[in-house]
Amino acid sequence: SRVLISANPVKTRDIKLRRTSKRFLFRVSSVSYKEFAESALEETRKKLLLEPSPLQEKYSSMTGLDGKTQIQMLAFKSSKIRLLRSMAIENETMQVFDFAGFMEPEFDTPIFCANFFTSANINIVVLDLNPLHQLTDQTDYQDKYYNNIMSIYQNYAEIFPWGGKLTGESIKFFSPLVMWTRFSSSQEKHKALFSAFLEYYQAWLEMTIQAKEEMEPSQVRTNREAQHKYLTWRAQKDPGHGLLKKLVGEANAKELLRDFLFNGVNELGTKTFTDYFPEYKTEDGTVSDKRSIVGKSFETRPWDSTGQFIG
Ligand code: BLA
Repeated sequence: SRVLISANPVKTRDIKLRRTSKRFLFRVSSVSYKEFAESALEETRKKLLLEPSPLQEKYSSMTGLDGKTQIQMLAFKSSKIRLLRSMAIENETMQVFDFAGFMEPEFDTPIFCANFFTSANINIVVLDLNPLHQLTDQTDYQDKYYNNIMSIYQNYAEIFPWGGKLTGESIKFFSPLVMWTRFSSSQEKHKALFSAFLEYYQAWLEMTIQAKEEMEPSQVRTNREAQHKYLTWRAQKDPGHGLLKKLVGEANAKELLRDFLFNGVNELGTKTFTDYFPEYKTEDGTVSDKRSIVGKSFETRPWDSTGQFIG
């Protein structure tokens, strides 16, 4: 199903930057990620009933320590979706978007994941339906959710090529559908990113609507633990942490990460980060500060066009 949306969240504007005595004028294609979020929510409301999440009362907007950075937060739930939340960050020099959807543990459908970072000239993009279960030990999971929608990625393979080496650990959180890319800003690219975002989101929404509730308690437990492991990873090691800390300070960043962005990390399970990822355990038992143990890898896309892992 193709997505036709008339809204245009992509604009060209001039930005002025002053460094000491010099003035720089940039003409940039800027993008409004708040409008990405609005469009996704509009699509959602056409198909299911969204209720405000209890998190919305606590988190709506924030201003950064610089007094200029605006952070907008939205949070919803529905009968099957435990949490659908968005964070959009904007200041004069950058736009950041983190949009995710997490299911109730009765459902094994993937996690929606859009993470876009835009600064004056660079964009860092991850767009995926992150698998709840490891594709290597559940081959039918790939069959169930990905094999029939691989064409979605194919439509964007040319305009958004593989972004190069990344933290090796991240690959196991990605699906063969993942769009991992970096590009310099242009209207064309930002428009394509908007349509990719909505197309991936529509695919996720469709899965969500079709999802069958798991009745087997042991399977529900497995789903819950898999989601908890995912949240535990991201609440601890997500690449955005450094920037978030700079923008709002360490204590606020930590709260945002554990209570808003990766909500559930305190509620869905009791295992700790090093229970799931023992390779990060230091001699005194604490979690290593390193972002990665294995280092950067995967120079090229590790899946072929059919979604087969080729390493
Ligand atoms: C960079 N963000 C990255 C990179 C990836 C991701 C793969 C490249 C660096 C690396 O290889 O680690 C994104 N990685 C992900 C995602 C998952 C993952 C989505 O494992 C999911 C499992 N990005 C954000 C937010 C901010 C942000 C909210 O999503 C800021 C608040 C910033 N991401 C950001 C910045 C970089 C980056 C500044 C470049 C700096 C760096 O590479 O450390």
